[in-house]
Amino acid sequence: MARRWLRAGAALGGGLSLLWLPASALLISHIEFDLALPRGAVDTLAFFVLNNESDPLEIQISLADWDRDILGENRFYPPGTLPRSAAPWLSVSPLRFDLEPNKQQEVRFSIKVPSDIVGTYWAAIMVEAAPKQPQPQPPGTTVIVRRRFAVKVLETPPGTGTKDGRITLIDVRGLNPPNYFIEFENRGTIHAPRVVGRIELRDEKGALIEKLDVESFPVLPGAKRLLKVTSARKRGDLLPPGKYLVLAILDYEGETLAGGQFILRIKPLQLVPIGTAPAPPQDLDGDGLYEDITADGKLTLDDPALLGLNIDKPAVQENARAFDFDNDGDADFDDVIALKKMAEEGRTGMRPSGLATLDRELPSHLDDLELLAHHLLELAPGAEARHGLGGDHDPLLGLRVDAHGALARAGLKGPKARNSHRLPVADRLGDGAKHRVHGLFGRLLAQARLLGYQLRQLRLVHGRYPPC
Ligand SMILES: [Ca+2]
Ligand SMILES: [Ca+2]
Ligand SMILES: [Ca+2]
Repeated sequence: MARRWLRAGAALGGGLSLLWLPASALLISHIEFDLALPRGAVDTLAFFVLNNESDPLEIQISLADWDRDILGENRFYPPGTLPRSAAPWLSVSPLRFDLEPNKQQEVRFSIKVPSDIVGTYWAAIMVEAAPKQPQPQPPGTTVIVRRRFAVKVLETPPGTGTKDGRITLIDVRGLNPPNYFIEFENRGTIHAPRVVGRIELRDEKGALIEKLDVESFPVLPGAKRLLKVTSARKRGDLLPPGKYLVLAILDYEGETLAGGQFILRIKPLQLVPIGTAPAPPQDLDGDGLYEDITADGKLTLDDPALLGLNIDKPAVQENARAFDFDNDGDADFDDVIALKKMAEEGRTGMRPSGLATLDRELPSHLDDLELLAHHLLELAPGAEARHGLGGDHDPLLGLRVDAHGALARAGLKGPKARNSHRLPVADRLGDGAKHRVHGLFGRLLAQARLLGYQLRQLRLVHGRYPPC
């Protein structure tokens, strides 16, 4: 019997804090049922729970709703609370049982698919295990280790629902090496279990600098996912100041591909003395990070102190990449702390991390150029031939057309360019609270609301072009 036993915790990601001893495990035969039953169908399915521990376990089974937050972590809710909950259609048996070591128990569930649903509905069967006898603990403490695992059930009646996906944000935060941030939204009614794709960085002439694969990730209907993909470039291998195009293409197994592009500008540094320093800060080891704030030729605790005093000053903020020691795209007190740590550890560039100032301003003529570029792109497939022309007139135009050519060479038809997609600011305002994002991602999203105009959406369709 070719049943696959999967370690249950592995399917959960970081959604739950799981406490278990490394040497012991509860094993579950299926962690996900991705069903395609016809509307109105009734079916019964089963999975097995195996006690791989040395003590008896008490197992409780329950239903829950779940989704994923914007970082892909699982969240669980009472059953029947999400709009697309399948929990009301599920019944599970048994709901409680004891499991001796090395014994297994079949858990059966029936699903009754309503006759009028469209698209994917989902729920989870929660398997919760606790020691049958609480473990002896030191006096005064009682610790009951409970472990909860989710068996996900998704149901999509064949022939119903729509697949639609968009890239709703592209950004670069940190440049040494570059960190690319891509946000994808599933705007369809069918879940996208395997979204894959790639990110390209191209220079002003359209030449490919870097291509990165985006590893497969799932997105539920109506959900967004924010990805961070870090460049393979080595620290200290800096991108020279200039204009760059970041192109992201995601395949969500729909009729179209989701595409987006982002123009990255890296301004030259214009370093001036910081605070009381007699000279501009120095990069002691040539990695693009200017750790010697006091310009005395060495890294000491005076350097983070002076940086901290002047962190908000133009001398720092207008050259943020020189002081972005934590490579998150800004110069702030986190960088002061990082520099202090470097000084304490007596190192200059163990984490070389020069970060270009991201120039957020678009030249006023850019919109016109983009419209022209879109027009050119719609002249597929001969648009590549215009590359020379476009490149002669404006690098951005060249980039766009070259990107088109690259797509064609990659066997992708397109791009069927849409008009500039301006993210409505009001539309996005609730996201931070809704997704409870923190730290870098939260700041990124906050900024993205102001930067949405920089993202241009491309609608790309699968297809084949003759080789270029
Ligand atoms: Ca340095
Ligand atoms: Ca110094
Ligand atoms: Ca920083």
